[in-house]
Amino acid sequence: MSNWIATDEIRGNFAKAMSEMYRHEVPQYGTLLALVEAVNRETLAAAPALHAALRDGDELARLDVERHGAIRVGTPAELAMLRRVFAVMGMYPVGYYDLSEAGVPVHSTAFRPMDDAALKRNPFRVFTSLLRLELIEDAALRQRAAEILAARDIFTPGVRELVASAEHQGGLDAAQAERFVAEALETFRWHREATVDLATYRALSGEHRLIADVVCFRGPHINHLTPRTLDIDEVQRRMPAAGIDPKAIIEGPPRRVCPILLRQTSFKALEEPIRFAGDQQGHHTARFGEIEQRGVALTRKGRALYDRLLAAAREADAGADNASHQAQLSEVFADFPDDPATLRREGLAFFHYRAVPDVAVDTRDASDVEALIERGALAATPMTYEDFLPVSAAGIFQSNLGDGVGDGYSHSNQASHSNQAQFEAALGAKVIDEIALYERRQQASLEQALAALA
Ligand code: OOG
Ligand code: NI
Repeated sequence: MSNWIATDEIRGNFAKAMSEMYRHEVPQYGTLLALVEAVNRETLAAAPALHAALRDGDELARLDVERHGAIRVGTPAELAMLRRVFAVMGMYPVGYYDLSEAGVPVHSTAFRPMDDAALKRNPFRVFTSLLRLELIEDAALRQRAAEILAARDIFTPGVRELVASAEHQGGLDAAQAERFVAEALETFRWHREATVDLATYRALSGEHRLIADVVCFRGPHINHLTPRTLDIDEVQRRMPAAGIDPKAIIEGPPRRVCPILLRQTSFKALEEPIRFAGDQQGHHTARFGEIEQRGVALTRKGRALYDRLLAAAREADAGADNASHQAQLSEVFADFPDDPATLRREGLAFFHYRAVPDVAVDTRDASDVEALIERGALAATPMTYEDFLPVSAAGIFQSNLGDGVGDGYSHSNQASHSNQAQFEAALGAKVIDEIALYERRQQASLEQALAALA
């Protein structure tokens, strides 16, 4: 018997510590949490069916702690070490996102828990991007950036030692786990001092603001922490009265009866004072706020339909205000079925199956899923989307980097650089295919439910 602390518990404690640190660093984050909490409470009170569905899907408890954050790192070694740090918390690299297609010189994954029990406990996720230095065109500047990055260590000696212990022992004991959370947190802290002088900062920023953000500081400060709302339109509507100025457009699919995938909006980062090397004063904009609303995960077929409709809507979009953007989206997405039964029968979305107790089952129906559902012996509830969307993520990045500032990367220039294999080599592992993961979870729940009925 071991005394190791469960990875779920370490992750929960880490997420809580991160949230506390960020609330301290960015007071608007606290305002946002209060707003989301109020809207969630009102939404649940006004919609008993939603309340019951979330309760039955075991999603109610996790809602209050559910957050995702984002960081950006500069080197393969940093990314590979992060993978080991997150593994101690039961978080694994799921999905590959190529943002270069949208003119952002990074590619990314999301570290997150994978199985039902862990997700239920705390689905904390960190969207993690690796800067693609090779996309800096100026060779001297590229070299300078690489040297600056090579000279820093974003991890404390303590966290390195504890990660090694966890890998060697197979876990951490209580005292080690507590120390791990404190040491790991240091990597994500904000620094008011840059490691470079103002001229270097400006040169890198002129290439792309993201490059300056990654290269000029001691660590990959957490740049936002996002709570999950049950009604993003309502939170967006109330933001200005709370003193928060949201970006113009809610990213992702339109509002629907049966929400799909992920809708997101963010508010712009504040300009923060920075002391540069040589005691020069300046500013940097990195940190922002974001909210998300999550819906059902889509199958490959459903995702293909989503991508097609989103592209069609973008083509037709006049780029106006959120109201007309949403109206336009809703019109195009009329082609996407909007009730759980159709989404399931047409194989567009993933579901959790469970046996309903005390319903008599005819043995002839025992493996006929449709018949069992018809009879009420088998229940299917939508499986929540746990991942991110590249087009939305690019919109969030761009809104917070300032439109077009120092953005010299054209789409076509970047598309050819797309390279999951290169990302995986840096990571030191393959990323997990998110769709295959949903498929496995759905299949396991079905097998379990059928076994229970048999
Ligand atoms: C990450 C932006 C993407 C999301 O939720 O899609 C993102 C970043 O700015 O580092 O957070
Ligand atoms: Ni985000």
